[in-house]
Amino acid sequence: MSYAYDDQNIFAKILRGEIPNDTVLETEHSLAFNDIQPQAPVHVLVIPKGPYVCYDHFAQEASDAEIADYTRAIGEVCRLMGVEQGGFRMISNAGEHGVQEVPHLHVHILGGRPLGRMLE
Ligand code: IU
Repeated sequence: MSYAYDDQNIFAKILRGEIPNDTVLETEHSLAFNDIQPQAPVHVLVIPKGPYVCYDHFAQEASDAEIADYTRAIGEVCRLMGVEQGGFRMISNAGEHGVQEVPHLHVHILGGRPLGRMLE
């Protein structure tokens, strides 16, 4: 499947500097910032800078350099936020069934408290 990227989405505006964000980490190809409605003491969103709708789109079209940078940025955010010891959850919602609100790939990193079971 091919994906159409809407460059008016809120994360595209953040990446263009049109809307402020609370940055945790910026790398060559990735940006991490605190979620505006945190669901846990640590709730960071990590996004690639490139125009990818979801993980499948990213995996199909991103360069190896972008994929390596993004993967490493997610790990680095966990260490920066101090959740790598206690544990954390990574979630990336995609599409209608995944209840994706913002159509730019993002991984949620949640931690800082016991998160409970997500899947039964
Ligand atoms: P979702 O995975 O697309 O459902 O989550 C989108 C997240 O983006 C959600 O947790 C929002 O609180 C968050 N968010 C944000 O951090 N800043 C914004 O300006 C907007 C949404 I709009």
